[in-house]
Amino acid sequence: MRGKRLHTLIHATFVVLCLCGEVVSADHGYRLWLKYERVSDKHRLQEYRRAIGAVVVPGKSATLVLVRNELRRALKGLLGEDLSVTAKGGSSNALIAVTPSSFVSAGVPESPSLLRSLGPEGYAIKTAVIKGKRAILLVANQPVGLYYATFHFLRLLQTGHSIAHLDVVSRPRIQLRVLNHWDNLDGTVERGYAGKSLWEWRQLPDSISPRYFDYARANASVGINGAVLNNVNANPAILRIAYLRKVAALAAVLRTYGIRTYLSINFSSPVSQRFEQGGNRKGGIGDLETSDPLDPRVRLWWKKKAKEIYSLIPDFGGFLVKASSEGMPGPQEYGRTHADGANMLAEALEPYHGVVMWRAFVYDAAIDPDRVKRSYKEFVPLDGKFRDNVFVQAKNGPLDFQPREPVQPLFGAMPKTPLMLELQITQEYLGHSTHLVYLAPMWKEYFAFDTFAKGPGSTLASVVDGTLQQYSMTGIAGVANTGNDRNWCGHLFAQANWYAFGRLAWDHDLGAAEIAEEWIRMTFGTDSSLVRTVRSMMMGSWSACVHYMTPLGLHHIMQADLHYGPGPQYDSGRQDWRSTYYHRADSIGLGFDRTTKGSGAVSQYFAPLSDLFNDPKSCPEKYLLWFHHVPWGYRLRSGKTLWVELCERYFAGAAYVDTMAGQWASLRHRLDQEIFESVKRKLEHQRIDSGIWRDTCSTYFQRFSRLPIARGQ
Ligand code: BDP
Repeated sequence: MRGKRLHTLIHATFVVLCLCGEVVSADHGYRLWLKYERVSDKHRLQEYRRAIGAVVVPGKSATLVLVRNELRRALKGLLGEDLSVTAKGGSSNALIAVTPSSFVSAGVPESPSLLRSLGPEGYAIKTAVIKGKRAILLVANQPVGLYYATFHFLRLLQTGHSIAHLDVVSRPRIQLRVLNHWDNLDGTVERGYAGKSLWEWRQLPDSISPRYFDYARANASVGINGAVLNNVNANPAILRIAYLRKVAALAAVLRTYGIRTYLSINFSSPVSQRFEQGGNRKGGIGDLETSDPLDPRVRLWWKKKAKEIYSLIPDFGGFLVKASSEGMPGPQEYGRTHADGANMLAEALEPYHGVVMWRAFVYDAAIDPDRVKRSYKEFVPLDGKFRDNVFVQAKNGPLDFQPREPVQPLFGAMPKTPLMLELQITQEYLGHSTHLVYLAPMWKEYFAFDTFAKGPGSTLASVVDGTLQQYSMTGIAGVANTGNDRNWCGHLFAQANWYAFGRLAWDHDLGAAEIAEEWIRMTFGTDSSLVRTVRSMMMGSWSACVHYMTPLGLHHIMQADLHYGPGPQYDSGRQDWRSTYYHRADSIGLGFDRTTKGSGAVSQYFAPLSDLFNDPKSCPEKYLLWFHHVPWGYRLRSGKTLWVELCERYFAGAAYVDTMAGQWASLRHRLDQEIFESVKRKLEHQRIDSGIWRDTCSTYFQRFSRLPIARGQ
């Protein structure tokens, strides 16, 4: 009964949404990159109008309804034409979207080899002649593939591309493309800077916010096909039946958009509150006194829980697990390994084809005095010990989402375990939702990083997409930057990071500038000088942030806990969190010696990287202070001393923010005023902040170098 009511409710909300799709105008960023404003270039508009005279979408599935609605809504906006969408072909200049089951009725010829190459989510977009009539064909094996094709096709119109000769074939390089929401059940979001959580737990499952549909649609438009709804610091209550019903209601919305639902679980879930020992995270929701993964009662508890979940959510994706990390419970409390813990959960999910995403973000001080070495040391010996449906999910770097890090050396070092890459879209260490920092150039640097695991060309991308080590499953996660702010991400430009994550997860070969340009055209319009200006602001913004926060391989000198402003002198008394722990400034020089004479972290990389990093002469300067303690007077490749170069980078980084503010100001009359003003205010804030970073860090390090501050040009 309840299920039926829910279905009716979701359906009703869905219908209302489809009807009022075009109402929003001054949206303050709500419509994201899916604005569908009228095409401003007259020639293009004519070309599009001529090429699209009718729209044919046969089939009845809920996702096909989405395809139809999207096309109607978009073409009305972009072309100003109210084209009716029919199920039957026949007219000329038709846009025909088909899956194999309607090939015959639509008069589309079979093409088995093409279909095979598309896989379950891929698609083709082609200019074709069907029964003597010109048509544009969107073809996919599954409705969700057609939905992706639809967004691709519409993107061409939004960005002003010609559609005269279309020949696109696209399929995702990575299978699971998942957002990790660090959302708590009380509505707060850990490291979230865009308001409260999108999930209205109190109102669920009875009331379904229209925003869930918009969220799902935005994700689908960039190919994201999974969402972990809750924080990795998981509250065990998420697995109570009352919450699972709420989760099921969300899953029912997301499913139509091709998005699977996953949950973060607390390893102590089977433990009764009565046996809670120390710390509020210990007690779970079960009736056992243990969560030892080798205890048969614990294993049974998880099996029953899995059964219960799948009875409510038949396509549930699986569990994300933070265990034995930062106070979260885990198998190590019982003397068991990460593999023991992950395998127990994997066994429970296996009958339903669910996966475990077991996080490698662990840094137990007992493992090694150097924090960046710990995850590798714990996980590499476990390679080959995980069940087939377990991913080990590792952050891009060995420390913690710093403005810049070398790649986590685990990648490439676990050939028998599918490693899932975790990126952070929310800007925990990169100025929150206050700083304009476009992250695609950073992610591209990681993807291109050559691990040398199997000789040259063993890029991180090839590890993650499974081509290097033939992983049986592949995945990528992005820690989401969404919240219930009107513009979703707090900063309008933070939307570009959500967008870029999805695009790169689909195809890591896309260029950062190319993605920026798409986003700009879809968000602000296609005027070429506007596009140029905004693109130039975005493309240098990450490097500027690295310069004013952590130049030359410095890391973790942010204020503790908040991770926002500079805190180079901060000393909380905890070894790892003392900032000098990471930068090691002294009268001789600066930087963390991780060479073979120091902590030895260089040796976790494959040769020749290990040797390259080990020598300051060959170590890329972007990682210099990550791997070396360098004298203040040491000459860099520029011929300048470390001290001068360091100061100049701080100044250059802050100066870039001034430039961005000026560039933005030049666009005043070309933009919606609301949006213009909101970004302007953020840039003013960023200017002040970058100045604070520059001055705090340069004067702090001056206490050690005792040299005059060099401002550069
Ligand atoms: C750190 C965050 C913390 C997260 C942790 C994690 O500061 O809030 O819980 O990572 O990824 O970056 O588990």
